[in-house]
Amino acid sequence: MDSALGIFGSQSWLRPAGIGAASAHDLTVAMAIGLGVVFVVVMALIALAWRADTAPRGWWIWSGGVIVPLGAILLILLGSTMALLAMTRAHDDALVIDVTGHQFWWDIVYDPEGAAVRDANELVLPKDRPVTLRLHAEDVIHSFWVPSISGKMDMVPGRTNILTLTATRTGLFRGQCAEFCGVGHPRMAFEVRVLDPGAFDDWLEQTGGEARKAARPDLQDGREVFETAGCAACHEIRGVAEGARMGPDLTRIGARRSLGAGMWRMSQGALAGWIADARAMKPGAQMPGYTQLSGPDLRAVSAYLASLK
Ligand code: HEC
Ligand SMILES: [Cu+2]
Repeated sequence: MDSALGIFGSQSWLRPAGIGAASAHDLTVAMAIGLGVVFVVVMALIALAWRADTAPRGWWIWSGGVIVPLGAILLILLGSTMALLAMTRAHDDALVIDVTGHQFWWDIVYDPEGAAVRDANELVLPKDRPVTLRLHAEDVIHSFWVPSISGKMDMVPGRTNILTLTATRTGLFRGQCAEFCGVGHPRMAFEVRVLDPGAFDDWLEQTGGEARKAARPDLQDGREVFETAGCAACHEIRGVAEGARMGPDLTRIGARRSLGAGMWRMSQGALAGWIADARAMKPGAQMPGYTQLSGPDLRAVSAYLASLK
C-alpha cells in the first residue's frame, strides 16, 4: 500500500505560503545576513588591532562593545519578533475554526458559532483571509504546525489557544503534530488545502450538509454494516448516525485525500485494510480492529465510506 508521506506537497517554510511563515523566513534571512556582516566587521577590527601599536580608546569600546550590540542589533531583533508575535493574535473579522487534537487525529469545526461545519483530518483555508484557529486538546498536549503557513502552537487540554494565520498561496500543504503525544504521534498529520475564496465558500457549503445518500444496493448494505457493527458509537455520518465524537467525522471521508490523519492515500482498499485492522496501519490508533467482519461486509462498508464525497 502507498504511504501518503510526501504526497501532500510542501512542508517547508523556505517557500512560505502564509504571512507568519513569510515573516519567520524573512527574519531568518535578515539575521543570517546581519550576522555575516557583524562577523566580517569584527574580524576586520581584530586584524586592525593586531597591527596597531596603541591601545584602543574608550570611544571604541563604548560604541563597539555596548551601543552597537545592545542598541542596534538586539532592539531590531526584539522589534521584529514582537511584530511577528502580534500577527499571531486574533483578528475581529477573521474566519473562526475550532481545531481539537485527539490521539492521533484532528477534529475540525468551521465557523463554530454560525454554520458549524464539522470535518476531520484536513484543513481547508481561504486564500488571503485571516483565520483565527481556536486550538483545543481532548486528551494530552498536542501541537498544531503547518510549517509552510505559520509557526506552531501548543494544544493544551482545558485551554483554548488562539493562532491567527493567513494563507497567501493556493495549493496543498502538510501539517503535523509537533508535540510528542503517544505512540501514534509521528503519524498524526493532516493535509491543508488553500483555495481561492469563492472555491472555499463552495467547498464549505458542500461539506456542510448531510452525507450523500447510498445510491446502489451494495452501498445500502455498507451503510447497514456501519450502523450495526458499532461504528456509530464513535463516528458520526450526518444524516445517518449523529452525535458520536470519539473518532473522526466520516460524513465526507471519501473526499479526503488521505486516510488515518495524513498517513495513507485514500482508496477503497486502504479503507478496508484500516477497518479490518487499524492498528496494523497505524500503531497506537484508538480504534478496534474488525477482523470478525465477513469479506462481503468489509467490502460493502468500505465501498460505502469511499462513496461519501
Ligand atoms: C471505539 C471507537 C471506534 C469505533 C467503534 C470505530 N472507530 Fe473508526 N476510528 C476511531 C478513532 C479514534 C479513529 C482515529 C484513529 C487515528 O487516526 O489515530 C478512527 C478512524 C477511522 C477511520 C479513518 C478516518 C480518517 O479520517 O482517516 C475510518 C474510515 C474509520 N475509523 C471507520 C470505522 C468503521 C467503519 C467502524 C466500524 C466498523 C469504526 N471505525 C469503528 C474510533 C473508532
Ligand atoms: Cu499529537
